Amino acid sequence: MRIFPLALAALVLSVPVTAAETPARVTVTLANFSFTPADLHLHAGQTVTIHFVNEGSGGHDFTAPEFFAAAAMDAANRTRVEGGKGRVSLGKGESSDVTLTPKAGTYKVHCSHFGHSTLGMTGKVIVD
Ligand SMILES: [Cu+2]
Repeated sequence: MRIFPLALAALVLSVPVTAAETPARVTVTLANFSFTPADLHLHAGQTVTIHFVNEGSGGHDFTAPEFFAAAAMDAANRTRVEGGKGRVSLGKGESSDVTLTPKAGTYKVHCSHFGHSTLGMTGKVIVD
């Protein structure tokens, strides 16, 4: 069962940060041909920094236009998700941090490179 550790992690993440307002941080790993975690759980209204890292042997992207469009973020972060495209594109070995405040919902994720979705590069962002 993976539910319990996830619930525990959610509890830890929901504890208010006292001193500096450092946003919670989660890592999403892109690889040939997967997202880890495939289902990313976030808390609605809680600012989070998502660290995207590409450990694949070529380029990949995290495409989730509805998720990024619904989330609140500043202009610099909006640029990192390629504005209206709602996509984080990474070459081999690259990484990018996006800080945003997600809106409740379940959003589909895929890699837009040809054939990669079919090979397993799909996932979800679940915000509640
Ligand atoms: Cu890909």
